[in-house]
Amino acid sequence: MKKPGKAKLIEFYTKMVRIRKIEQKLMEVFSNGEIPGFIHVSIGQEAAPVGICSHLSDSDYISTTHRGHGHALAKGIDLKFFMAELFGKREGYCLGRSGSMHLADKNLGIMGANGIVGGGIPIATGAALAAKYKKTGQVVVATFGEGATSEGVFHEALNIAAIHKLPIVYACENNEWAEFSPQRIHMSVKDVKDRAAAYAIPGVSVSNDVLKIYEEAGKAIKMAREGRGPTLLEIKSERWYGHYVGDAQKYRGKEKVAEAMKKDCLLNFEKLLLKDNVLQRKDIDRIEKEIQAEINEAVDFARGCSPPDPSEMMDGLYV
Ligand SMILES: Cc1ncc(C[n+]2csc(CCOP(=O)(O)OP(=O)(O)O)c2C)c(N)n1
Repeated sequence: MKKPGKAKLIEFYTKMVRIRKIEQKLMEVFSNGEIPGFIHVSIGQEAAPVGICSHLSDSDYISTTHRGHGHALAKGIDLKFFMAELFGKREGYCLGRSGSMHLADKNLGIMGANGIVGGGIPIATGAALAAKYKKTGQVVVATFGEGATSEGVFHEALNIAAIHKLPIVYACENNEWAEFSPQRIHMSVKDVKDRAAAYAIPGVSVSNDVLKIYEEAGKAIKMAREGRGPTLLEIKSERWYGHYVGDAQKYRGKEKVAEAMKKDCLLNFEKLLLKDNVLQRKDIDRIEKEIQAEINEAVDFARGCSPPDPSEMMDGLYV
């Protein structure tokens, strides 16, 4: 795999900063009561969506989860209409009906976030079966947490994908927590990648490092695209905040949270880029400023959008 050059490295960094700053803003506006429902942020996990989606074109597919803002953003979703959707406004991607947990955009191959744990996995597998059947050359990436790998559909999907050598990558962000339960009490294996052995497909585990993720995701996506079948890719990531915004995660202990925050995929990457003279501090300041301005504009746009009209509530539903 070709090593990413300077422009790519800056692109990865900018995308990671953007995801983090957007989610920080989401935490703020959600806490103000401006966003209805629930939101789950992926702060600490930004390396995975960037490393993975950098290999995908608009026509490739992804499925994501309740913690899926980063994937949608890395796949190229427009921030203004993303924000309008989360604010529950008509101008949003799904007319304000999906919010954060079911956000989708068929034009960008974003098959949807999913509030059902493991729910995106069979949908992605079906898309991979269709891509193979129609010989479109598309690749699918299903993203999910380690909790989802104990769901029945995960195992059924991997079996089908392995048998038919489907063009799919199963990308698990293992943040070691499923809601309020640590991995050790809900899983019999330590490494999710070991679950691949049951389906005789490659199982790869990688640290929360954007360059390593980019490399391993690249190999898995290439393999899928060449018709050589699926891979189970595990990313050992870190959840900084509670399961949802508002969860004080008292069950976890302050020291453990501080430990997770220390392993910051963004700060580590930033240090590397500064050390290698890819970026200077002034570049970082500029990138942050530009992103902040873009976010403020998107939030203003969402605030100014219109609320859904109750008379349209039943439109577009299959009843
Ligand atoms: C089928 C199903 N079971 C239970 C839940 C409740 N629930 C929501 S998120 C979650 C934990 C998911 O953990 P994981 O898959 O590791 O993802 P993470 O939240 O860590 O990103 C659970 C149990 C649900 N939404 N759907």
